[in-house]
Amino acid sequence: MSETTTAAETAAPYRYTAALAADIEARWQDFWEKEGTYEAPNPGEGPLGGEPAKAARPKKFIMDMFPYPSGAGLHVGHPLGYIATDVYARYHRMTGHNVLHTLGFDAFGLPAEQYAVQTGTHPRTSTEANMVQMKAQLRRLGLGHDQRRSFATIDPEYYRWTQWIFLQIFNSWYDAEARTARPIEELVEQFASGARPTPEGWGAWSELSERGRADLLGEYRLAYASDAPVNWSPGLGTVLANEEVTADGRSERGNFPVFKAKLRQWNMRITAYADRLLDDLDDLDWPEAIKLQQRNWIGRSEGARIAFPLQDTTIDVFTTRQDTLFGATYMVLAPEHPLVASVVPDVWPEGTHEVWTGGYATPAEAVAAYRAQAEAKSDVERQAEAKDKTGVFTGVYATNPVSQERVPVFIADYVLMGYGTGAIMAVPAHDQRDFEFARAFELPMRCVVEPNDGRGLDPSAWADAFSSYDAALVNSAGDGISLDGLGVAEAKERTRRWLEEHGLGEGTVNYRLRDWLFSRQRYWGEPFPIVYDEDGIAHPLPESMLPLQLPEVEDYSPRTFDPDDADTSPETPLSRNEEWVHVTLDLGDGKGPRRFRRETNTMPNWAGSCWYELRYLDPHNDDKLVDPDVERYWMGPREGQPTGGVDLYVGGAEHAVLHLLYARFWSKVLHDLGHISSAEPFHKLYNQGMIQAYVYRDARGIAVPAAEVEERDGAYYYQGEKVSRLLGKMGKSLKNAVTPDEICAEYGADTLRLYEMAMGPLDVSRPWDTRAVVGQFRLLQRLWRNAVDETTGETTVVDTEPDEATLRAVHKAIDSVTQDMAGLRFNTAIAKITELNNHVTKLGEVPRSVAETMVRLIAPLAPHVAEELWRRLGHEESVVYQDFPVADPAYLVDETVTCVVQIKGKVKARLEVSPSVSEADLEAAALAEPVVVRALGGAGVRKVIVRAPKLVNIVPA
Ligand code: ANZ
Repeated sequence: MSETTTAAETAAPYRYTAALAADIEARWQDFWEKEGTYEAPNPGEGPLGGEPAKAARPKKFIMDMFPYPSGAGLHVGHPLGYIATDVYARYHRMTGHNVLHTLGFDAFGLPAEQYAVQTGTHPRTSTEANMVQMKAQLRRLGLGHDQRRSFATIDPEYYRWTQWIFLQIFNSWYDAEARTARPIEELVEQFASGARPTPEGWGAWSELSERGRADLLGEYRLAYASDAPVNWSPGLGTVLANEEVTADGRSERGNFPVFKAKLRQWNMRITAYADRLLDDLDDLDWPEAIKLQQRNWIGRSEGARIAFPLQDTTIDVFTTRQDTLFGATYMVLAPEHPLVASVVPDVWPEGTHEVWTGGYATPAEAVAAYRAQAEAKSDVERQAEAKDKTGVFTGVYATNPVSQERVPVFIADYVLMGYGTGAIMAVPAHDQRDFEFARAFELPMRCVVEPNDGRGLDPSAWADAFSSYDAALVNSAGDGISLDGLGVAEAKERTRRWLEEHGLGEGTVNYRLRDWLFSRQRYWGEPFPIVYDEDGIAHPLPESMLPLQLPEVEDYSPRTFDPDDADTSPETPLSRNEEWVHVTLDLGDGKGPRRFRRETNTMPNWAGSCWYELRYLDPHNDDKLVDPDVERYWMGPREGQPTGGVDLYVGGAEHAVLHLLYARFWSKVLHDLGHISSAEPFHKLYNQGMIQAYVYRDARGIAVPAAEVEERDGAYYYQGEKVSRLLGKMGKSLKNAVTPDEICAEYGADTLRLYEMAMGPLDVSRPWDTRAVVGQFRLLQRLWRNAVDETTGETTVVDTEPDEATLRAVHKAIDSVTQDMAGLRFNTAIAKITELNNHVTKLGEVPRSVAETMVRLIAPLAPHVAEELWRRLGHEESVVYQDFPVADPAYLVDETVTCVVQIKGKVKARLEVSPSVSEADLEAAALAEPVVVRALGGAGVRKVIVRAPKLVNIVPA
């Protein structure tokens, strides 16, 4: 604090200075905590129940994406969303709502584990210390959180329920016909009674061994272990979900290479919910961009499966363009396709084109060499558009089922095993990748969709494939079917029916979405509540054994390997604690105590954030995840929110698919199983922008401390050297982080809150400018001075009625601020309050009613100073639950102007109208005026000239 401030303080001890702000803020924060001001009651009994008057209010559940307790602490960018939800929550408390607003911590995860590996500190110790620090920083901002509802995902009382949910998912299957999850016992009953036959190849249920039954059920469970190829990152030492792998095939975290490896891992059958995850997006109030990302990620394609006969089997393909079947002149299998091995002949067929063989002596050699080459590439590399098409002939021909032509079968890496059926019919005339491949391998092309761009019907003369949906079919007539002349959509439909009638295929839907890989080879995550018996059969732990606590280990690190060595496999930290891993347990299944081995993977750090909104509702419930009545009250479906959910969820757009898709999936399973009434977790989603900061770099490109840079004549200098300036992220590594603590110390939390909210529209990124913060500080100083004597601290308001102009200004401000608050437009709300404050400042004496209105208007934004002023204005109660001011419509009508109504240029009447009256309204009003009606005497009107708002001239017929 500077000395001048201190001098000023002595002269005017009640001036709104940083010291006074600090005093006010600390006092009110203590008061709120002591009084439990932000505690929101649940309806009914229970630890959080009660306060019937409050619980009878309409509810609002306002939530932030909870933070990871990082050791770096907060910079001013972090709380942007927290302040915004806090303002919104406070506004709703003042409009008669019971508001649930709290904040927990997403505390499992990699950084704590890596820190533990480096320092030997237990991840819990460092995480808890970080939480203490962050809580103090957040408290300083005056956020109105219900502290009783806060928790961390690492609390055993919390992860007990994460494990419990895992068991619910494990113990259920998806009934596609009924579009719902059901308990697995129902499926067991259906198999046992014969009501549902076991799938082909499994044999009767009664004849299956215990192992066989377990394996069969594993095909249905919503959480299941499988040996499917997974993303293995040797450099990280763990496997990853598809969502955690970047577009160029590396780990999102750490940027290590990712390989496909066959490892037995847990998966979540999210694909069962693909359609519902798509459909229910329509009911959500989310940014369109996020919905689109989810739709693309789920990637629904409608098309057909078609069987191409090959020897005594068939090659099944997935196509979205079955209409082009007559144009399928060759086929491609993914190199890994299981059929390849069994069909490859010993020798090349007579007359095989040389380019097809790749120069190999036998098909087997060619296939083996090509497979090895493809394996070393990521899916993304394989699909790169610009890439030269490579592949090799398998030596066999299949039959095009509609044209009966022989079509050669290739393997090529542009076809992926993990999509569709891993095999395609190639239509080179109409698919660009097939076109390029056909060019390279001199394969025939047939045009079956007539180009409408004048290029003609001979593909060999084309520069690229013709792919339009808006054209008609040609060259597509065969045995009992002709598509010629049909449009693409009709031809697709006709072909689908033909295929189904002939048993050669069927209409189908394919998804890009894959099941969610759910195992991680990590220490700092939730242990799986699963044990394996001596036959390797997985058993769920009974609920009574939850939580299954994380055991102590000596070494927290997963084993990592040479990042490029694909021939490695993971080793889990939990497997090192032998005593924990090998246990004798009585699972209560009537078999008595037995030896088991525990699952040693842990859950991914997404698990804890998949359902935390539910636990906020009922955080201390030991019997249930959440009491059903409590859940229905806060999150149940209601008008305009058919799927229920949190009323407002604010966070960064980077979680578009990962967290938000996973959380939606868990909600749907819990909903289907009857545990919750809401089918969606978050009804309204809002993405806040980022606070950016200038990054200053020296001549070598190294960031220099932003706080020490000086500006001279539009250039920037650090220690005398010229530096460049660019807008970037805020953070320690770029040496431009500003902490909320600094700003609070210099101006107070209310100023910081106002500044962050005033910087621009909430959803837009904006540059931080410490020098501009003082502007909001001055607003508070003026607001304060309008109500308080700076020498005595007494209030200076007068008990007179405001004048007309002031009343208009006040009510207009109330009206706009109300709309801005409801619409999350806090920047414009602050602008309106500032404008009103300027008006009030000019009055000299401030009427009490005006001061009280202003205090309540600003209370959601600057709660501390509002409380203090409210108290000084003589109120005993906190301002938090005072009514938000309501605009009187009488003062919202603009002053009127006089409009002259003429007939043929002669003044007949004068109307008092609003300055913003529309021409149509003005014309109607003029023609309805009795004097005018009389003057016209029933004669029609030829023309009306309107110059709103001042003149209407009527020319009679
Ligand atoms: C014939 C065809 C003709 C195709 C045509 C397209 C255009 P989306 O829309 O993304 O679902 N395909 C199918 N499985 C594949 C795989 N495993 N690897 C690579 N490509 C695969 O894409 C579906 C289309 O992608 C399918 O339709 C198939 O090519 C190809 F004029 O079949 B199409």
